[in-house]
Amino acid sequence: MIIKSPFHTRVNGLFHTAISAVLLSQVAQAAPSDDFKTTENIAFYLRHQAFTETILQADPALSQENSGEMPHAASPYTVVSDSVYLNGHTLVATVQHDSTKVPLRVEVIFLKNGTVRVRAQEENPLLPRYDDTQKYVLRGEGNNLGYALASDLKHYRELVDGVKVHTVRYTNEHSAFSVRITEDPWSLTYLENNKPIIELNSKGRFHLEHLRPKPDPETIGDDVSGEWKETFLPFTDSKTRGPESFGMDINFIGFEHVYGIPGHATPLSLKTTNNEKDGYNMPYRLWNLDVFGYELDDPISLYGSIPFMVAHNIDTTVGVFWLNAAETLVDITREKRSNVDNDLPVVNTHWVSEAGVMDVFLMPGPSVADLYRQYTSLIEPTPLPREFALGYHMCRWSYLDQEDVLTVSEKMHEHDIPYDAIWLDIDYTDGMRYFTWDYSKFPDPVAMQKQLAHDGHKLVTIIDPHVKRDSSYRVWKEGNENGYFIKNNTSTKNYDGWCWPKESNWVDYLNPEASKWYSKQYHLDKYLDSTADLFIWNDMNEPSIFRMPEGTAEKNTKHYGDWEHRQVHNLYGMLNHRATFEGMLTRESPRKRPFILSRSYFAGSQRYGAIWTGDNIADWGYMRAAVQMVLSNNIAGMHFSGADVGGFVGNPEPELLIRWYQLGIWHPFFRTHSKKDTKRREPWLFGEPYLSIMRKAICERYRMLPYWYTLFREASLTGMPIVRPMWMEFPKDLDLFAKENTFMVGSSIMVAPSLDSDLTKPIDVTFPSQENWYNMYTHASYFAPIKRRFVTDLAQTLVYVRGGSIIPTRERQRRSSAFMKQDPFTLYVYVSRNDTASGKLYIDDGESYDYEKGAFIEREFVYAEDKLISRSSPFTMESAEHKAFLDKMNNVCIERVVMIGLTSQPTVAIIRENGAEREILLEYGNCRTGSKCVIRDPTVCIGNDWEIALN
Ligand code: NBV
Repeated sequence: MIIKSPFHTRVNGLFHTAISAVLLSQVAQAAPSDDFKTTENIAFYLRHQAFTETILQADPALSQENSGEMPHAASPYTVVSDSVYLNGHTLVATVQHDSTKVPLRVEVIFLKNGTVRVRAQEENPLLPRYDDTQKYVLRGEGNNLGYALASDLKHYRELVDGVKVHTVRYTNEHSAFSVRITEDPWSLTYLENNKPIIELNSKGRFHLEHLRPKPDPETIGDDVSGEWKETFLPFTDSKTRGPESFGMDINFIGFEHVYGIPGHATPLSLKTTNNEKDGYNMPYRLWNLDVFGYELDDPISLYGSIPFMVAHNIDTTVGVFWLNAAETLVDITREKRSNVDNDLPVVNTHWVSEAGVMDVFLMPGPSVADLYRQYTSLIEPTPLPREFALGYHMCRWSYLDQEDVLTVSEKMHEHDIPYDAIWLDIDYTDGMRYFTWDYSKFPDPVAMQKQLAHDGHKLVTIIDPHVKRDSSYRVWKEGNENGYFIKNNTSTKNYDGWCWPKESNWVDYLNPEASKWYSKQYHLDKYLDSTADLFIWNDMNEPSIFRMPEGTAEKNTKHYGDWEHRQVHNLYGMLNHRATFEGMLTRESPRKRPFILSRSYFAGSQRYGAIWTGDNIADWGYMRAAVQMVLSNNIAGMHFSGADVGGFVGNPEPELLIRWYQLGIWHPFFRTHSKKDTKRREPWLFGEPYLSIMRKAICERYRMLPYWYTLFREASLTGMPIVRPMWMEFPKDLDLFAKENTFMVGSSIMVAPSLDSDLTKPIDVTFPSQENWYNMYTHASYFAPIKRRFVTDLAQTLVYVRGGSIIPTRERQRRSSAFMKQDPFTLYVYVSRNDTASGKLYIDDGESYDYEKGAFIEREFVYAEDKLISRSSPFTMESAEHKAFLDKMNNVCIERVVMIGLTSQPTVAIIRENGAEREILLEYGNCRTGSKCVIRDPTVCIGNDWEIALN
């Protein structure tokens, strides 16, 4: 069900903006799928399809060979003889289309870690193509990119079956890499240790539309192919640059499963797009849009997009990053190629982008960890967030006024429910003039923030990117006077559109001055009555524009540098998020870590904060989709993500809300949110037993904060996803490759959420590998590999810890994370089959950047041979800042160690710390299998090396 957006009410074929309360309450109107394009409305995609058809027809013999395999098209693109040469770490070739003869420069750039970057564009384009996406996305700038280039490349020329082939080989400490390029037709095969993994243009679908002079209007005529002009509903997209799209097949050899390319509400293992029966009959689309109440199991575009795809089989995990921010469509088909031994599975993908430069990175893995090192060496990992941001966020559209905010906060205390931040949606502003307050509702915002801060809470306010066109509004006036807004298609005036404040303009973040100016609006002297305890939420930044095609900016509007919106659209949300980040970063000295939630995103957004999955519905299906979507974002490097817990649209029954809380606490970003016309959802409104169950879930999030923060630390160093599909942790277990109803939080915790309205319906849990697993709450153990079936009552959840893990927790219930900073820790040691375990804990002040100078404690815990030790991690920096932090944490100790699954029966723990030794007698609690023993008050301190020996 797509729900008609309140602002997309179509009357007589024209969009009509109506934001009345009445319309806002209409959530289930007729499906507006006709407000959004399907492939029939996307001319460049149709032209690529026609290109493939033509070349397939041109050589029917080729297309019919090997029935069962995807037909090879006879690519008309060949390498110009003698054009290939190796220039340092780059192989350069001229490729041309047999009939157009337009020369294309293809560059293959070899990175030290095995990643291969392939770029293609005209050698002498009529106009420059947009090539700055890399500037915003990749780590480093210009020639100073974050990656190291390969050295000692060897270039061989051979004749294989009459076809000229170029092979470039190089090795690093792990593998031998080679790239094979055939001249006629042009194709590229990427091999790791002589095994082909990824092929480009092996199916002959590569095609690049060269820029060309505009034919006279007579010849353009109706332009059925949409090269110069295309219409959708009442909108005409006239294209001054003409066609400039390109597409290519990227084929994963030996793989059946591909993942990633978020954001779509689709299953984790991506479906085929040529087959409606088990898949879709249209491609996955990447074109950031505001799709209110989006449909499930549908490859249409949503709010954000990350063109990163991962392929996985039992031997290897590889990735492809298609660096392009224009509209992009990805088709997926599967085939079996006849192979000597058996049928070789292949996933064929076909990527088509409307504009820009073809720029694609092939990453060899082979392990998941290797792949994420390679990927994040390009886009950077998620930085350590502000610690409070991992707590519970309470949001609704809207808390009505200052009194409402403070009352809700008080009630949370009264009902003993911790929370970290309370949020204000658009109605707190003076008529949607962002950076202002409606003082009739919020008479003293500073006092309100102070009260919240005193109670350990933060305030998060929404700042949308539309700027109300109002000459008495400072922000608009300055933006207008300085020419900081996006321009119309002739660049003669501001691009005018409508959003919440009616007539609006949009800041052009491509203009560095505009972006800097916008950042400054977040400073305390500009955002009046904001304090350092206020954080930001950027909504509507696809950008969402009422009455425009698909509710976003027209493609031919103009940005700084005379670039069209077409070329940069998918960057817009990220650039808005980035400018907010810069502003928040510089509002205080010394700098503190900002927290900003954004709705729209692209590769690189992970650097600026969190994202959420947009306007979902209070429905069980949407809760299930949240699992898929958050995993898919994590696969693509956008770790800090979550869904509106409870569903944005509609009123969840208490069972659904509870199940969603129980799921949401295991997502990196945890926020409840609901739409304007929904019933209030504060936990106490549901009475018992619901209130207690909701409290229990939220408290569980807080208990686990040390584990979460440590996971974010790990992600900031390694790029590893925080929540992971099962296959990532158990890469050789075929049964897990499509599994999405259970997932891992880090490498130790497996969550099997209850996702069904029928509470009596059993849940099947697969315990993988050869490990033993423990129920986190009952400590019951399961010896894997094993499958078990459970029925849970509403208060129960299925959360398991992998044997061999040590999990740090903080068990004292507080109002918020702010009051937990000096709390002691508990360590849970879940022993493995061979009586060992290990784990980590990372702590710092949770807000500054002093950790960069060593102001943190990072411990490694190891249990083996009846001894638990704590030692400092190799990342520990012996600096003055480190010492100062150690002093600050001097009194923070371990108050309890809980050993689970011990096979021995120790009676005493001998504790050695700072050269002293003492003994503690042990207690036992019986579990169904294995035994649990609790070492109370070992009072070993968190910053020290210590040892606890069990006897
Ligand atoms: O600002 C109002 C809402 C917000 O609550 C929601 O989270 C966003 O996704 N916003 C969309 C605009 C209106 C949606 C109908």
